[in-house]
This record gives sequence, C-alpha cells and structure tokens, in this order.
Amino acid sequence: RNYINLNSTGRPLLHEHSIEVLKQNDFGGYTVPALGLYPFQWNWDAGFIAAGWAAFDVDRAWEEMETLFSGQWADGMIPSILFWKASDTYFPGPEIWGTKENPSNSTGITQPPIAGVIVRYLYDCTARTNRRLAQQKVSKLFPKILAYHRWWYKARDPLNTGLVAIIHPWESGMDNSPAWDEALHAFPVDDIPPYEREDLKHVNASMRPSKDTYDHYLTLLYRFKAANYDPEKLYWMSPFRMTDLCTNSVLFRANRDMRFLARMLGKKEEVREINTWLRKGKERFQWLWDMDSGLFKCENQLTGKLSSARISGAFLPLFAGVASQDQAAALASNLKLWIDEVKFGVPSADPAGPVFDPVKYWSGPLWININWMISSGLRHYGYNELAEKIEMDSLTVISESGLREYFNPRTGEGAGGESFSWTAALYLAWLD
Ligand code: 2M8
Repeated sequence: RNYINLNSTGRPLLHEHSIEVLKQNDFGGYTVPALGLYPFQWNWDAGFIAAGWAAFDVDRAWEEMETLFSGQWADGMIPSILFWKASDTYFPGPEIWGTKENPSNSTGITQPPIAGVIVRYLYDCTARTNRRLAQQKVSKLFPKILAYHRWWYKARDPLNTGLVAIIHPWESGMDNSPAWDEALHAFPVDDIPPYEREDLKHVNASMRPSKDTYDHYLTLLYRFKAANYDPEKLYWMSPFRMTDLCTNSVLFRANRDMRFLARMLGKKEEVREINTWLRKGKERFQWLWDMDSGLFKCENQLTGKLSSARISGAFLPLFAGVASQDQAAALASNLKLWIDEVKFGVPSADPAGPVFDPVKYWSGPLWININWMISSGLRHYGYNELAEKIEMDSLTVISESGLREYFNPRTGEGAGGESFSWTAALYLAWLD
C-alpha cells in the first residue's frame, strides 16, 4: 500500500515494480500473463504487454509481436494461446486442445485482434527516433496482420455482413461476461471427459467462472476438436455464435490503424481492401445500437436477437471510432451513471444490473486493458474529463492494490492473479 512513495529519481516505486514484473514474466521472446495461472503466450495479452515493453525497451516490444506472429496458422489465424513451453499449471493445455499446427502447439480458437493497433503504436514510438527501423519492422508484420484480418472475414463472416462472429466465450477475452449467459445455456452440455481445473488452485472459486460454465466451454472445445478445427466447418456447426462488441470494435480500430500503415507503406490495393471492411463494418455496427438503453449490444447470430446484457464492451465502439456523435453522447452519459454507482470505473457489467458481481471475473470487476481502450475512445470523441477520470481510477486502484489481474470497482481491492503482465504494462504505457 505504499507504492505511491517515490524512489530517488522521483518516479513512483510502482514504475520500477511494473518493469520487474514484465521481466519476471518474460519467458524469452514472449511474456506470460501471470506465472502459474497463465503460463503461455496469449494473443491479446501480447499486444497490451508489448505497449508496456515499449515504455522502456522498444526492441523487446517488437519481439513480443514477432513471437506472436511466428505462431500464426497457415490459414492466417492467430490462436488465443501459444503453448511455447510445457507447463502443467494450466487447464486446458495442449494435450486437451490437440491441434497439430506447426511450429507450435496452440489452441484452435482466437482472441480480439489487437495486434494491428499495437503495431501502429510501436511504429509511432519507434519512428520518433528511427523512422527507417520503424518502417522495416512494420513491413515484416503488416502482411501477417492483414492475413489475420482476412482470416477473420473469411472464417467468421462467411455471409459478408461486415461484422465477425466469435464461436467461443474464450474468443471474446471476456470469458464469463453476462452477454454470453443466455446463448451459452441454450445448448446442453455433452458427455465430456472428466477434468480437473487448474485455475482454482491459483484463485478463489468465487472469483472465477462456475463449473457449469466450464462444462459449456469444454463442450465447445471438444466439438471443435472433433471437427479438426476446420474453420470452414466451425462457424456453421458451433452452437454458440455471437457478434461480440469487443472483438468487432478491436478489429474495426485495428483496420483503421492498418489503413494508416498501408498508406505509409504505399500499399494502395490493401488500402482499398481495408476501406471495404471499414465501410461495411460501419454500416452493420448500427444493428447493434439499442436506442432504448443508449448502449451497443452483442447479437446472438443464432436467434438474430440482441443480448439484453449491459456490458463494458458497449463503450468500445468509441475506441473503434465507429459511434456517431449522438451515440457517443449517450454512451458518455451512461458511463457516468455506471461510475456513479461504484467507486472506480469502469465495471465490466452494469453495476445496477441483475447479474453484477464485483469480484467475479468478467461479470463486474474493473479491467485495466478495457479501461485503456475506453479512455482512448473517450479522448477521440472529446470526452477528456471522463477519460481522465477513468485513467486516474485505473492508476489509483493499481497504486492501492498492486498489479492485480482485475479489481473490485466498489472497493478498489485487487482480485484474480498477482503480478499481472497487462496491468503492469498498461501502467507503464499510461505513465510514459
Ligand atoms: C482469461 O482467459 C483464459 C482463457 O483464454 C482463462 O480464463 O483461462 C481472460 O481474462 C482473457 O481475456 C485473457 O486473455 C487470459 C489471459 O490473461 O485470461
């Protein structure tokens, strides 16, 4: 609780501590999200983590992204987890997933595609001192990221609607978000092999998804495995198919950043291709706008209905830059109401809603990576005071409770994993 103390150079001690955490979680070319709890490289964690490395070692930041892309599948997908080195502290690990893709074992699903946003961020950091190096780095990663985006549209929007689907809650990064409750429980659990959860050995069960929820996660996993993770089949066969706000906002924003990079590299055809994605995506995003609540909502593609859940992903179209000025105003006033209900924003679910739980993972707690994106979106629309409030809340909970995985928005108490990489990384990125 004395993190706020200053060291001899006048920097908060937490600054040094955050650097130490990234170094301690560095497994050589990639950074694990948390020792024990998450002992591999995760797709979107790698992006946020790279933004943190960039604050003190920009070469290492590029390396994080290069390692991630060295695990890209031949079809363009970046898996949600790359199992670079064996570990028996995580379930479900490589032996359960059983994918055969080289060069590494991985999961057979993906995560929100933040890479394009981060590579542009790293480009900006590097170009300040060495534009030529920045361009070299970008030209190597650009085609790989583009292939990843193409994969998203081909595999996850075969009907060409403009927005992509996730087929597993793990793909959203917001595993037990209330937005998935109805859709997840609309299909029965299969007769799956018995399993032992490793997460509950690291973290209290009240802070993690329930057994029933895990049974559903594994039912989906085993069905995808039986289909050999064939992307042509998965979209059609999955009993869970959602238009997720977070994934689509991140993809949209990544497309904007990729357009910037494409222009910088003089890639005209690619600019045209990205423009088509942006145009269609913008149009389709309007389907997700719920006028009554003044929020965006996720859509269940199997029923055609918007989910009634009010989640923090509702504010991420601000990060995408896809909301109209009127929608941004409605979102900002809703966000103020949510923050008034708690002590520190942004809760991952509406604190006045029926399922809000301040310590249960993605059903209420405050998450630093989401705050980072929401505050950036608010600034984009000119809501600077609200952005400042979210940034200060983030820095305050971190100073008071340490580099935890997530935080109770009512009390600021930390929960989940400790010495958590993206919390450390974004703390550094914010202070930079
Ligand atoms: C959590 O998800 C993993 C599965 O991918 C898990 O619970 O085992 C989520 O918070 C996700 O957003 C995050 O990327 C991952 C690693 O930090 O942990």
